[in-house]
Amino acid sequence: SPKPRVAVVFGGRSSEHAISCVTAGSVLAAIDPEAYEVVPVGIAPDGRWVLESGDPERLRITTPDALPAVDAGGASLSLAPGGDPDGRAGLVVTDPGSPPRALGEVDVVFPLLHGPWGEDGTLQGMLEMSGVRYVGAGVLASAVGMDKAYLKVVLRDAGLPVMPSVTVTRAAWQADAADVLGRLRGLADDGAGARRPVFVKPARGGSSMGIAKVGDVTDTDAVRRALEGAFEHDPKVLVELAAEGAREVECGVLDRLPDGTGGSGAGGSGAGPETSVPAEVLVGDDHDFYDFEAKYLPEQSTRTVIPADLDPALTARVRTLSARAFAAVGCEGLARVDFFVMPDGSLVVNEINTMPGFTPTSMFPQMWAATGLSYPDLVDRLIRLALARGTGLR
Ligand code: G1L
Repeated sequence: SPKPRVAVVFGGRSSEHAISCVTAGSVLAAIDPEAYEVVPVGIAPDGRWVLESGDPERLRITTPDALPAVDAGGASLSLAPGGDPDGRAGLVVTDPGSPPRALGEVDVVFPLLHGPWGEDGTLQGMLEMSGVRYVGAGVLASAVGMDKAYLKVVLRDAGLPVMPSVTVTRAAWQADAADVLGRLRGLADDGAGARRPVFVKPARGGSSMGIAKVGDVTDTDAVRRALEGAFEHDPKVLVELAAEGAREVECGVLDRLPDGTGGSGAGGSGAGPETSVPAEVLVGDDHDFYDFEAKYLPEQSTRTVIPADLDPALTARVRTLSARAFAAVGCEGLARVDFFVMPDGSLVVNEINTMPGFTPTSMFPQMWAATGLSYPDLVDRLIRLALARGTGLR
């Protein structure tokens, strides 16, 4: 039978265009050409879809001031909703000045896009409507994972521990600032006459831009500055108690193949997804938290420890809660679940990422490597999972 055709979709209308391109370079280099036929699909910064060259070299960072980007000059590309009973969609290429030509059917899409129109469920919705299979979370889980306010609602409802928080929209702040300040005081009140510090975060957006810490919410000017800074990124903002003195640990989750095999050698069999060994993020002194610079600039402000140095009981709880969070959100394929280990040893779910950093040196692939699953095997597993799943209601 012919090799499945995999469309790797990357770039996009996002501030993380370059990261997406670099990640695509790694994924393209890891896909076994004996097993799959790969079609690199770039989305230019202006939103145009183009047929990219298959050369992963072009997508590497060579100098810090020349970040890779999708070349908008390529032949334009579209996905033709096929109504294909086999769950495929047609790729149509249009070269300027020549009639459109069909590039054949795509069996599966590997979406590597960040932020709006990528990991928020919109691309997934387009793929659902086109009837084509794709790697990773579906529409709802992608959207929930992207929106910190809804994520809390879903996790809390499933009985999972989350930091107390208040959601503040720009409209609510403008309509009644005093009411918002009152709610923030209720959130931060430690019950002994003092206020606990809070973080103010844009509800959506994958990076940590627009995040600010407020030491005392009765400092109205500080609250206003923090909210207005966050509103520049998102009209919906989360104000959350700061996890003071907490350690930050993360855990990878992967669905099992239909035959029940994992292939990572990770413990546990049978029901539910597999979990990786946890990792710890050690935050440097010059950063108050794991912020944008720490995450994306190659400074030495963070260090990771894999596997995390946790006692066996805590490791087991991290892995169990990760699988429960994955199920609560209805994730598919993969997710990275981030936790706080509070000073009293309790665990709090901080975030669930349906599209985690995905270069071979990123946390998620590194955690799986430490669990016995190499990067090429991880990529292969994700494609197999996508091919194995249906295209209707799941
Ligand atoms: F397709 C997967 F596997 F679900 C997937 C998709 C996207 C995994 C990881 C990512 N990550 C990214 O696309 C990114 C964080 C590199 C966006 Cl810039």
